[in-house]
Amino acid sequence: MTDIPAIRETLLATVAQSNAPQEVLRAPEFRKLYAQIPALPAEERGAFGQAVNELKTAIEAAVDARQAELDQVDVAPIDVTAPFDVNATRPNLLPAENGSEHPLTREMTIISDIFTRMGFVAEESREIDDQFHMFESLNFPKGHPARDDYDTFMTTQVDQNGDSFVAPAHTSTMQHRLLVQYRDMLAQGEPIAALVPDRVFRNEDLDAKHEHTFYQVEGIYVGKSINVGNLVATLQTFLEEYYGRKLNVRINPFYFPFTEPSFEFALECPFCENGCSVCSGSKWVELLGCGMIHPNVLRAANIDPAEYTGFAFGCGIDRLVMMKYQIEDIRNLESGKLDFLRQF
Ligand code: FA5
Repeated sequence: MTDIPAIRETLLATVAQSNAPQEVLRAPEFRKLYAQIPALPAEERGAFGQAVNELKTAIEAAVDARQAELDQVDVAPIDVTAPFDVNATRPNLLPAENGSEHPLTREMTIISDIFTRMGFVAEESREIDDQFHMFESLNFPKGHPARDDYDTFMTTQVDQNGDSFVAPAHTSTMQHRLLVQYRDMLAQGEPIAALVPDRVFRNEDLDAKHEHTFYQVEGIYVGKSINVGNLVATLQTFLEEYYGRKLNVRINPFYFPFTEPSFEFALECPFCENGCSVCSGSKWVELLGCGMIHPNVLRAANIDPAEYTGFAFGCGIDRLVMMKYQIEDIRNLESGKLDFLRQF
């Protein structure tokens, strides 16, 4: 005959020490006891079955009591997002040599510093914007074909006009906000000089110099009698300061709805003499778009284009960095390849 009191003692002791007491209810002892019942002589079955049920009830009560005890234990909260164990007395920080600033972040600081020394204030952009700032405020009316040049990612959610929100395809989406924000400077006789370095997105065919997610730096300068000469001198000064040498720059006429006239600046390709995949055989790498701010863009911000003129530019930061460090493929920058990043 099985010794039920002995089993009871063993199971109660196990429950008392267990951190998962429910598991004791699935102990093999119960299975074995229930398996014995059909094999017993008929006159013993009732009493034995009752003893097993009483055992089960006692263990269940002990399990509930132990679980209640465990639930009361005061466990310090754990912040799973923290880079170290918050319960440890001294945080176990990762060794500093395991990480470093990303080259794009570092170069953005250098670029902002140069423009700050030239009198520009730096502002942040946003990663979701509306179609007014992406298009209408920049003189792209609804249905304008040039909207297709800025094919980007859109939300299924729409605003009060029924338009999707957009992941900005260029930092120019900030032009209208900057003009409105700093418009009062003009009345005080000061120019508007503002800069936006930030991330932008495009639905692009990827290659050595095209990414879907990249960085641009936008600049605007508005004041009295500002002309193309000021634009070219500002960009030439910036580029020569950034690269620390005289440069061969090509300036071509171009078209943007929000500037008139518009231009493109290209740098001589540092990778080849006769054309390569980076410059698509042209020996020049396009770095930035720019121009004199269109009167409609000034008007949309309540600035009188008869009184004030200004220039704007939007420069690809990844391209600037590629040219500086002779990086042959833009996709390396966002690849997360440590072998590549450790070179910087
Ligand atoms: C623009 O984005 C205009 N907003 C620039 C501008 C601003 C013009 C203000 C006038 C006034 P564009 O599409 O050409 O223009 O892009 C500007 C620069 O961003 C390019 O010269 C290039 O350096 C960079 N760029 C464009 N597309 C990509 C891409 N897919 N990957 C990496 N860099 C890119």
